[in-house]
Amino acid sequence: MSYAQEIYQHVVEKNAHEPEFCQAVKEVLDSIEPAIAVHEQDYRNVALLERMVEPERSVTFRVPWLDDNGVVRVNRGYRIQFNSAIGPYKGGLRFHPSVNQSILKFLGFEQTFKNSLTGLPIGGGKGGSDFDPKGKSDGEVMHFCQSFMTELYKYIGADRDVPAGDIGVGGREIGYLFGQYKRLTGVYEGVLTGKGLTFGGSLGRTQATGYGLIYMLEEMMRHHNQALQGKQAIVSGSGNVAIYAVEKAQAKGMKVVAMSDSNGYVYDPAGIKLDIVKEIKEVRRGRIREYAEIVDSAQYVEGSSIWKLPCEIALPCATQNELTLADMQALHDNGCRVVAEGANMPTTREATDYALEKGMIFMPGKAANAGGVATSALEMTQNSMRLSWTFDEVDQRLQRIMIDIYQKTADAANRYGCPHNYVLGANIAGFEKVAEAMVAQGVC
Ligand code: NDP
Ligand code: 2IT
Repeated sequence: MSYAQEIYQHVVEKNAHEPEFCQAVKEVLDSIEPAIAVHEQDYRNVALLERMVEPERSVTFRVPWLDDNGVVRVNRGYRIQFNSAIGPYKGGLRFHPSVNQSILKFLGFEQTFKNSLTGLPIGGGKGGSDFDPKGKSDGEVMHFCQSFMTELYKYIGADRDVPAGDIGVGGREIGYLFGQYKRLTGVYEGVLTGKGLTFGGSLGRTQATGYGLIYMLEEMMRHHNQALQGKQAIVSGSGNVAIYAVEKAQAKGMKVVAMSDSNGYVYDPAGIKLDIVKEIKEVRRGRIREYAEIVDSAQYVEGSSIWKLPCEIALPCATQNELTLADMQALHDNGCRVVAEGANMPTTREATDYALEKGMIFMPGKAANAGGVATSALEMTQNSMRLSWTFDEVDQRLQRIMIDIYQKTADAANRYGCPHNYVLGANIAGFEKVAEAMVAQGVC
């Protein structure tokens, strides 16, 4: 059995109750096998893979808070500090009822390789809580965030671990978390990214993941001699990543005909009117169903798969395992030939394998959605320098970073004789830098 397969067996034995984590490890280990073969003995000597699949540290804590009726509520908080070989832990916080250790470990593991791909000095981490911000008042969200930070502040810092947003955590939550960190430590530092623009946030961070996804898509399509202009797309989700992916896609002349949330999707053959989605989602925190109540050309479909709709390009931007084998088959049957992941691991393994077998162009999340964390790293840079760049300065850097990630991914795929297998390319390119740093730093 190869070294990678041995380690996968070991991960499954030790973490059988963590399916998402095992899934993410399998995908990475399967695709880096050829890169490991080259240095197998050196890596075995320092137990490189054994260390890479074990978080450096994970903390779990109680988060008690008072709701608006004066009732004490208790949630569970987590921070997984996965790998600090190339920089301080960096990665988002997710607040969603589905959050558990398996999901955060998969996200922290993926984040390590994603952050490596950005070329910036950031390690991998992830955290969050099973708290559900939906339907909570601003006061309740603030009380929760303050209690969450009252534990978390012990483990983070601008040069130690720098959390940010993810599902259910946006500007509002980051603001409350930052305020509480400052109050507890007395230190004003860039301990979180995605901050408001009046207290150290970076212009362009809100847009970065979605814009970055489209910059990546454009670069990738250019290498396949195709343009974005006129292409019909479907974007799942209607949160931060989805909204700014649609904004940039439309600016590039694409036509986006559907978006979704966890209840259903809206199909608008006339093209999604993004100002209406923004009003519903960013201002009113409402449901995507409301779009079809406002826009005559649109219809709302509850509970069914958005991927059954015809399109040329599919951009899953909601959550893990949202695009299954049946969905990928439907996409392919309907003429879709390009998938780029805005979310983390939105495509199941079977669906990914099917897409690659059919020769679809497939860019995995750790490359395609890295623009968010890359711009977080730019926010950290600006905080350290105590200055702020203009929107254009940040956006130019983001574009260069996405093009560079494409190049590294494509180069690694070519080097290992699998041109256009961007899953393999991104995993190997991300892995190589982390591996080199870990070997150089000795057994730690
Ligand atoms: P948001 O909370 O802003 O939006 C999430 C969207 O996905 C919402 O439309 C939500 O619908 C939907 N969604 C969430 N969970 C589920 C579920 N279990 N089933 C179906 N739909 C669901 O999060 P983001 O846009 O920030 O994140 C989306 C994805 O992108 C995640 O995978 C995240 O890890 C990834 N990502 C985010 C980055 C960022 O900078 N924010 C960077 C890189 C990746 P509803 O409102 O109904 O819950
Ligand atoms: O998955 C991700 O890359 C994020 N949620 C963004 C993390 C960050 O630190 O900006």
